[in-house]
Amino acid sequence: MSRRYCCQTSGQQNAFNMPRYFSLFVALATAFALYQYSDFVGRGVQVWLGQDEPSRQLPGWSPSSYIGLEADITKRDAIVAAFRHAWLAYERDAMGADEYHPISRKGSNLTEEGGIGYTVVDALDTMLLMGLDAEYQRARTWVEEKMTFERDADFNTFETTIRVLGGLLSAYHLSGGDALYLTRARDLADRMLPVFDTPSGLPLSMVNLQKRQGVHDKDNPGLVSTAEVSTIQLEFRYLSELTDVDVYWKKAERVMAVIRTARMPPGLASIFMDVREGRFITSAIRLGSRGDSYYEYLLKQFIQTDRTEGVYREMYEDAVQAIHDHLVQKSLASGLTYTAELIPERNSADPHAQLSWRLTPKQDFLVCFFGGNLLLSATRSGALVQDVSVPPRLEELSEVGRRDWTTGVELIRTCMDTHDTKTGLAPEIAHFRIPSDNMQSVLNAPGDWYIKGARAGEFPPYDARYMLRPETVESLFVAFRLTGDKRYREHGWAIFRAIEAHCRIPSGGYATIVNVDEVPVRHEDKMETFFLSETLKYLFLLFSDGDTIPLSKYVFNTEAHPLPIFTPSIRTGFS
Ligand code: DMJ
Repeated sequence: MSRRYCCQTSGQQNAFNMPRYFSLFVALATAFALYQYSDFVGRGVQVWLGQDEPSRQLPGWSPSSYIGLEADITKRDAIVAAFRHAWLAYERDAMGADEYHPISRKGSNLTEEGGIGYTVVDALDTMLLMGLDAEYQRARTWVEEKMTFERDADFNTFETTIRVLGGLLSAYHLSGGDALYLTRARDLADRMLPVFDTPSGLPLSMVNLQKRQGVHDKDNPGLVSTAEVSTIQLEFRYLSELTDVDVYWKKAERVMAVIRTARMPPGLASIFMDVREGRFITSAIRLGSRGDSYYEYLLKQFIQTDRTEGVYREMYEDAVQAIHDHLVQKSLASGLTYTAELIPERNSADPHAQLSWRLTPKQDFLVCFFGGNLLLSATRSGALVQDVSVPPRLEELSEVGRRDWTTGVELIRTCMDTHDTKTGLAPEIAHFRIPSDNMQSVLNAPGDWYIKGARAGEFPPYDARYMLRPETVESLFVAFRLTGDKRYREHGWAIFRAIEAHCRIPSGGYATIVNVDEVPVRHEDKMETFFLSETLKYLFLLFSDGDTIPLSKYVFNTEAHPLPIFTPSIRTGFS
C-alpha cells in the first residue's frame, strides 16, 4: 500500500510539476531570447504594431557590442591623469613657450621674437572640459598677463588660426563668455586680416603679427596650400557671429567662392593653389598633408550653420564622390580600404608632354580623420531625417549616406590595422602593397602595408615615427558617439595604453617615438601641442557620456576646439 500510495503520489507529483518546470523553462528561454535578440524582437514588435518595413542596421554594426553612451569613469580619469602628467611638466619647464621638449625639459618658440602661447591656448579648453580648475586658472592668468601678439615675426596663418584663434574662441564659449578670450581673439584676427589682401582673396601663408602684413611662404613663393586656405573658415565665421562684425566672415567665405570656381571638373582639389590667380596648380591630390582639412571643413561649414548653407553640402558631396571614384582602393591581402594619392607626372623633360596621373598607394596617418568624417557626413549631409538614431538605421540614410557610412567604417578598420606594430602605434605614413612592389627590400611587411625605407641597423625613415597625432582617436570618438559600439572604446583604450607604455617620459610629458616597429623605443625630444588639444581631448570625450560636447550641438575645428553650432545671423552671400 505504501508502495502504491507512494507511486500514485509520485505520479500525481510529476503530473503536477511538469507544467511548472515547463513554464519556468519557457520563461527563462523567453528572457534569454529577449536579451540576446532584443533588436530583432523590437523590430518584430514594430511590424506587428503595423509600422512599416522592419528597420535594418548599417554595415559594421553588431547588437552585442552596443553599450550606449554612458561614461566610463575609470578610463576617463586615467586620461585626465595623463593630461596632468603632460601639462604639469610643460608648466614646470616651459610655461608660455610655444612648444615643449620633455626630454631636455625646455621650451622653444616658433620665432626668435618670442612666442604667442601656442601650447597654453591649445590646452585651455581641454582643461575646462576635464574640470582641471587650478591648472586652468593658472593658464588663464598667463593669457591675461603675459600673452602678446606684438611680435615682429612671421607666423603661419593656418596654424595660428586653428590653434590660437580656435583655442581662444572655444575657451570663450566653454568658460561661459569670459571676455578676456574674445578680446584676445579679436586682436589676433584683426592683425591677420591683411593676409587676405591678395588679387584672388586667398590668404597668404604667413603673417607678421606686429606689422599686420601678409607674407609669402619662402619655400613656395606665390603658392598656398589648399588645406591651409580652406581651414580658417569655422574660426573666422564664428568670430563674426560673436561680434556682429561681417568682415571676418566675408574674407573667409570669399576663399570658398574662389575654390568653388577653381575646382577641377571631377570635384578633386590638388594640394597647391596660385595665390594671385586663385587657381589650382598641378600638384598631388590626396587626403593627407596639405589636402586633408579642405575636405573636413567643407562638411563642417555645412554643420556649423545648422545645415542651412547647401553650397557646402554640394561641394562636399562632389569631393567625396570624386574620392570614391579616384582615390579609394582595396589592399591586396585582406581587402582593407585605404585612400591612395594621385601624383602628376610628365613622361619626358618636355614641358609640353602629356600630363599623366600616377596612383600611389601611400596613406598618411593624417588621413585617419576621414573615417570619422565620413560617418559624421553620413548622418548629416547624407541623412534623410534630422536626427538619426544611435546607431543609425539603414532607412535613415540616403544612398550616398550609406556609401559614406560603409567607407567610413572600413577606413577606421584600416587605420586600426596600421596600429598592428610592435608598439601598438601607427606610423606617420603607411605604404600599401601593390603587385609591382619589390618586397624583398622591405622589412617588417605585415601583409597589407609596410613602412617604406625601413632597414635593419639604419636610422628609421621619417615615415616610421608616431608623433602623438590624434586622427585615429578622433575617428574612434566620432564613431563611438554615433553608434555606442564598445569596440571603438576598446580600440581607443588600446591606443592610450600604447601611448602610456612608449611615449610617456617618467620625469613628465610625452614624446614622439621615431620607429613604431621597434621596442624599446627611441624618443625624439618633442611633445606636439596637438597632444594636449586633440589626442587627449578626443580620448577623454571617447570615455565621457554622450552629453559632454554632444555632436548635435558642437562642431570641432581641425585642432579639436569645439565651437557651437548656430543659425547664422549674418547673411551668407555665397550660394
Ligand atoms: C593638427 O594640427 C590638425 O588636426 C591639422 O588639421 C592637421 N594635423 C594636426 C595633428 O595631426
